[in-house]
Amino acid sequence: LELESDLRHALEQQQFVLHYQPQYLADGHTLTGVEALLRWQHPSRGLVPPGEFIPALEELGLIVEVGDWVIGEACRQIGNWEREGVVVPKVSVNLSARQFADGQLGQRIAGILAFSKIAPSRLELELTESILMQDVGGAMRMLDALKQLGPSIAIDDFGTGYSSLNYLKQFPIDVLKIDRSFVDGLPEGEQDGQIARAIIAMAHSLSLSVIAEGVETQAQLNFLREHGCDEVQGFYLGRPVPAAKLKASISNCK
Ligand code: G
Ligand code: G
Ligand code: MN
Ligand code: NA
Repeated sequence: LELESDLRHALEQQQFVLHYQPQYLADGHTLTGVEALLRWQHPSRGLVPPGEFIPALEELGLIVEVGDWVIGEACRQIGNWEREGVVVPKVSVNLSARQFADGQLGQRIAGILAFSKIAPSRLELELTESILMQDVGGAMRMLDALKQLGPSIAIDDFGTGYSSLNYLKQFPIDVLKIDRSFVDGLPEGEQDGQIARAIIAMAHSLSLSVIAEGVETQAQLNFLREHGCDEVQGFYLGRPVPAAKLKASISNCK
């Protein structure tokens, strides 16, 4: 398969890049961090979005190696911004099921953090509910080990999976990310509004912070702010951009 051999070469040929999407307090002004999103700069196909190659990376088992690169690059970039005087408090990276299932993940993240010399609390790890619920005992041990290293833990796409509240309470997590499918219908959609409010209330009752993703309009931002959502992320506030463009993006924020 052409895709497979292309992907096998992509890492060594340095064709992967990270784009960064800003995250703000619900005031829409105070930058709290960025989410790192993987892209593939293919020599002939151009910029390939992750949906078209991450599943293949997973199947080929290459996601572990590429995932290490993502975490290392994100940490390196935090250091770069610091030297350039761009204040980016933290960077979140997405972890796939295969990475999380790899018993060496903790050791590898510890090594990456030590090498990059950033404060470990400036790294956030995003996992979906389904990854955590596949093997609750194993997930609990892995999360405990990862938390000990210093990064914060966010549950991505929250509300689309099937978390048990009992486990949510026990997992050492810090942040719930309201899935953008619930933000879509705001502010008019009654169901989406109720779901968003329920997630915000639940997060706060568990002492978790809550961020809404997929915010595309001022009206959505207003709704989320008025209902106590802590942070926001979405095209309205800033699209994912290459590192070099982040400074311009955050100075144009709403
Ligand atoms: O950037 P975009 O919205 O197209 O991302 C599509 C999907 O790819 C999202 O579910 C996102 O979480 C995932 N994704 C983006 N970057 C990474 C990455 O570095 N690692 C993993 N495992 N998934 C990623
Ligand atoms: O699954 P995850 O939440 O990691 O997916 C992140 C993806 O969502 C990224 O690929 C990013 O491009 C996309 N995204 C970010 N903000 C918005 C938005 O406001 N609207 C839409 N439709 N997609 C968004
Ligand atoms: Mn994510
Ligand atoms: Na998401």
